[in-house]
Amino acid sequence: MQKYSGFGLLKHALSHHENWQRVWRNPKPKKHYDVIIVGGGGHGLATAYYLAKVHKVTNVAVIEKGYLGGGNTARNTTIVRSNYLWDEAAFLYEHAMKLWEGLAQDLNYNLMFSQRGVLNLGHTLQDMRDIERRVNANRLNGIDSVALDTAGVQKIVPIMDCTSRARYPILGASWQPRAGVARHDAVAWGFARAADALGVDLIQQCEVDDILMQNGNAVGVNTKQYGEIHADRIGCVVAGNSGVVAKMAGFELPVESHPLQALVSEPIRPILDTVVMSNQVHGYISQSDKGDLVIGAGIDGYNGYGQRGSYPTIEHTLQAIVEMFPIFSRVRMNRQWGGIVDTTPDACPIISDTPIGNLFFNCGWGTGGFKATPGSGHVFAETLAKGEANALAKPFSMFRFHNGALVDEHGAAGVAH
Ligand code: FAD
Ligand code: PYC
Repeated sequence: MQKYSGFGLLKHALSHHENWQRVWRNPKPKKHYDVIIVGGGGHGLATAYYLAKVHKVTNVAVIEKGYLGGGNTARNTTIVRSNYLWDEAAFLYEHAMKLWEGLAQDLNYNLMFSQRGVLNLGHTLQDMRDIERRVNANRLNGIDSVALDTAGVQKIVPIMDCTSRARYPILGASWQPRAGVARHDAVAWGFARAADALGVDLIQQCEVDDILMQNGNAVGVNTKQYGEIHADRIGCVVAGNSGVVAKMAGFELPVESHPLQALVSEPIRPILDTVVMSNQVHGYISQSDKGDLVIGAGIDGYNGYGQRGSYPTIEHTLQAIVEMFPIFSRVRMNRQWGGIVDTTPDACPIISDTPIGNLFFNCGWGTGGFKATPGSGHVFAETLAKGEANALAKPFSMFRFHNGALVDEHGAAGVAH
């Protein structure tokens, strides 16, 4: 884990600030681009970067209604792992994991990527059967994954209550040592700075309010601030707003938008050096380099676009955390917020062409897209450059909901849906 203190911390903060200023040039949009990406979150920015870097397509604009990375990218609990059950998902997330492992060097930006391992706890016999099945599937796919019993979990997290007195006793866990956390907004800034340096226009404070169509093809977007901007291809990467943007083009996506909440405690001394997730009791926790306990919840059950959640969900999450970690019962909470996530019926993303020519969507990452950011951008860039789905993206076509070829990852999502 990288640590900063004193002058090092100041230098680190300033370097982030300078980098931020560098991408804040906010160019006026051109009349025409090869590719427009709607949405300047991590996935949209990663897509722009790989389009320019790998495919040499640099006449690209990222159009963001707010500020870069201000959506779910900067609101998540930063857990990165690739221990998914089915081959299709495992290949996609492991592709992302491999990119993470070289990303700070690639972008020349400190992403504070820390491979401190992730535990997905099991509290029932059925949890443990599911864990063993997933761990075996992971290992067959070359993904590091281990099934632990209670003693194995206690060894990794001595401060957790692993006794049989607990209301939901911990029977074991899956353990992915290469998994971990990263600094979320740095990921957006790193991709933004690198894309900007390759000539991509990053246009902020600019909301797309319509998709321009000609003969069944998308030919551009209308924006509130600059009017019409034309493009050969349009990639929409707008997470919780995907349904709204699809409606502009006249079709419906099988996505629902839900609030998902998180919170951080006051900073405390280093005490937890791994990530713990429990789907059964609905909570996950890690400790940031600053010392905050970073805690997340399951989704709120109702639909909404409000970027805030309800009190009962967060109360339920804190009960779960205190249940597992009685030692944290007196820690004060500092900040709480919500994002707006786009869930699909099979808890897997949509990376796809659409019923409209030249219009593509990358969405449906729901509660779990941060970990996919580089992989998602990498495969979507190829999809946009070639006009057809990259091999890893193919199973995630939106048309799977017509032909029934779903890739159900509810079990591995690790977060209550
Ligand atoms: P976003 O970052 O939301 O970017 C979409 C952008 O599109 C936004 O900036 C938005 O302003 C813009 N936009 C929308 N509509 C328009 C428009 N009409 N015109 C222009 N711009 C528009 N995932 C994990 O893997 N691990 C985790 O630990 C994790 N924890 C989470 C915790 C919380 C509380 C939340 C909310 C999410 C969590 N996720 C996690 C999920 C993850 O954050 C998302 O899947 C991921 O960040 C999505 O990235 P994105 O770039 O697609 O979306
Ligand atoms: O997908 O690992 C995940 C996750 C953790 C917290 C929210 N999503």
